Amino acid sequence: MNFVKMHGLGNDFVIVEVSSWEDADALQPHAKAVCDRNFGVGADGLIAIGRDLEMDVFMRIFNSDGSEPEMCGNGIRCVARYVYEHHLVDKTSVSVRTLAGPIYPEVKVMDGQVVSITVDMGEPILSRALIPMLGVGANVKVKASTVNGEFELTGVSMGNPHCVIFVTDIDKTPVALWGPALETHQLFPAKTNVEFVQVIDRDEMIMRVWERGAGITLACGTGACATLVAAVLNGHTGRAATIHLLGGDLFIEWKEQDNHIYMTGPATEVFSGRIELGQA
Ligand code: ZDP
Repeated sequence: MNFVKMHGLGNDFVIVEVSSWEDADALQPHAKAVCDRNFGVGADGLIAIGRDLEMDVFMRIFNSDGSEPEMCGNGIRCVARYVYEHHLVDKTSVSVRTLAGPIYPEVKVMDGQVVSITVDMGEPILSRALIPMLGVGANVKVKASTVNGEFELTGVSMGNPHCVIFVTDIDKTPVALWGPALETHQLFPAKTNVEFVQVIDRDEMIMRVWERGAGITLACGTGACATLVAAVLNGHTGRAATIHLLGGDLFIEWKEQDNHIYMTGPATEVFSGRIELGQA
């Protein structure tokens, strides 16, 4: 299997072209081995792409534990750059079919070079049933008790589930301890991605993530989008902010006119290679 290794702010992916959405099924059992950093290529996720019948291209992603999330913010910037530079499309505005519905990235090119990708991530989902987050009422701000104490969290779906927790000192936050307890908390029947966030001012935040099915990663695009939504709902920031992640910065905007979230950030191709499936 030929692949290209890409990353968005250090959130890294093995990208593979397949001939149809359904054909990606055959890759899922290999995701864990391919993503293994010692015995495989090494990545946070395996992404299958190809030309789609209705949209320009489709994208399916498998986490490093083999599970299939609905969406992937950093991954979709990589996919947009890939299909543009590898000529699967001949335009900079791309429509991508995902498990979370159609998503529309726009590749920004200056002097023939890709400089960034802005993605229309659609509307955030703030209905508890759809996140999905259990419990009564419509409020997405809830208290959750865990073995590590009680947390005030804000649930948001960007196609995939997120829970955002504001902290006063991000460097003292034990992400690897608190993350897994919240990922598998009974409030979240489909599990959840977990974001810990320190607000710097009205347009700047620092975020650390514990990803569902992948653990600590250097960045999470959908998580950064969910973070901005939670920050606005809690009155911490305005509707646009720069979010500092371990792997770099994302700029997120929640536009008033269409209620859509726009995410801007880089995507980088690192190398290409070939791996025999079943050998990893
Ligand atoms: O929802 C999940 O299970 C996530 N682990 C999917 C990956 C999200 C990603 N980090 C992102 O940038 O949105 C790729």
